[in-house]
Amino acid sequence: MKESLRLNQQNLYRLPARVARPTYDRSRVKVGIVHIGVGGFHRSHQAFYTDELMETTGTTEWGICGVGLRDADRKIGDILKKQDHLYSLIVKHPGGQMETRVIGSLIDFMLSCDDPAAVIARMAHPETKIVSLTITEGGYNFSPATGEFDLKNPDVRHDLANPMLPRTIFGYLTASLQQCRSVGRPPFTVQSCDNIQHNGDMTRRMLLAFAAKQDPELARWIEREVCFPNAMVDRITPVTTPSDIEYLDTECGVKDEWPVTCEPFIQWVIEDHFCGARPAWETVGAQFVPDVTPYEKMKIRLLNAGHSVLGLLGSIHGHATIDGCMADPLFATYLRRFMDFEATPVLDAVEGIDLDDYKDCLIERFGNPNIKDNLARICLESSSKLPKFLIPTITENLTRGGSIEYATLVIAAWCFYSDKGTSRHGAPLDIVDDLKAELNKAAADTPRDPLSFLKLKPVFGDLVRHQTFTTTYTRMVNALYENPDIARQMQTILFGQE
Ligand code: CS2
Repeated sequence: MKESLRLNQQNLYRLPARVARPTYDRSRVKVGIVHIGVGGFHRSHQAFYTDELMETTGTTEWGICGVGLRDADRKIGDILKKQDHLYSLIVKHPGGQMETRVIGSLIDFMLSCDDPAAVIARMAHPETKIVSLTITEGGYNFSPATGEFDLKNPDVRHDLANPMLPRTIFGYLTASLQQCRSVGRPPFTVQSCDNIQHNGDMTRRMLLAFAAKQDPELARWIEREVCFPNAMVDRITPVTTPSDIEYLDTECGVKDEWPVTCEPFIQWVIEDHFCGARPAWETVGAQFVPDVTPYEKMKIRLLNAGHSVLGLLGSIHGHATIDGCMADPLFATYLRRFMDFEATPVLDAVEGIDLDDYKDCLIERFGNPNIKDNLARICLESSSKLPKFLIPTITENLTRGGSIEYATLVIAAWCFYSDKGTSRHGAPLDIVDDLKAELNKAAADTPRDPLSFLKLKPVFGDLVRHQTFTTTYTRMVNALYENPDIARQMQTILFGQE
């Protein structure tokens, strides 16, 4: 095989034929979207749809300028710059086939801490029609304890005091919308792509709370003028590994320092509620609907919650990946029963979707043996995921007198996981969570007070006051501390005996 080529614009048309690449003229593409949070998911999903759109329709209005808000984003910024913002997307099929395609829709990248004013100006630029976000579930600065925007966050306080040197997304949005308003320019649409129910409404509510503190008149203008479409986003995108980089180099002849891998499945359901022009993403498979509520609820309560069920139980058991869990009949059965008995009864009907088919499809996707989706990724930031993915299913079942056993064991497992930081065999687990210290401290008190973990109000709200829940939880957490063999408890729930 010939020497492999560095990925950049100059080498694009010299890459081996098996690698698909953009055929549109990237030099004509203008920035129409500024995207905050250029992680793997953005690159496998929105940037992929947008690349496909440019490829099939020839539009040049919707290039993406990525923005990193954290210094930790410097690495991706540097790599993208070297590669003229090109990167490879490797789609891994369950049968083993791999399709590689270079994505060209990202055309610029800015690191906000290097030049905040430039980022604000880019967002407020007349060509920017959309500012989209993947800032993670925790990035919205919402406090489950109060149900409100957390004004005590030190970065938020910094931004309120320094409007032109912001650190948070709220500071950037406010400063750039203020710029639009001051020159009489219409605002851009703010489009969330995170796994939160009503992600657009949530963004709007949080931004208005921030803006009202800074400039009440601007807040009223935002309330009147800015659109925040809700959306459901979906594509499983595991963390890139050195072997993915190696595969591209040795099998495809491409040297790419940070490719992205993903499953073949992709879905994007969006409310058609934009302030100005928007890309015709429907021509490349996205769905525009008047109300996204049932879709997002279905996805978050089945897929994301299903991931957390496997992630926490599987970590304690000693599994490493989602497909590893699915190859274990106990875990696969447990997951399906959780979906059927606890998640489904509190879902609404979704027009045009048969929930049984949807769940069958999820089981297949989770089982894809080529997507080695690490449980560490799934358990990352559980403190901001579980309140959105799993706890609402428990509280709604408590209200209707439904089953809570499957989900409650996950909370008990999370307590054990946060306290011990190991699997049942004592193998260390890589726990990454903004609340790691608080979770660990609360969980460590369990032997003295079985409910101590649940007293973490920012995570559990008032759940600790619900007696039906605390009785079930106490039984499970005590049993787990006595014998960390999580499989035994799963069997007891499934089959009613040990
Ligand atoms: C996962 C999601 O982070 C998680 O816990 O459930 O990243 C999931 O893979 C995506 O939402 C799939 O669309």
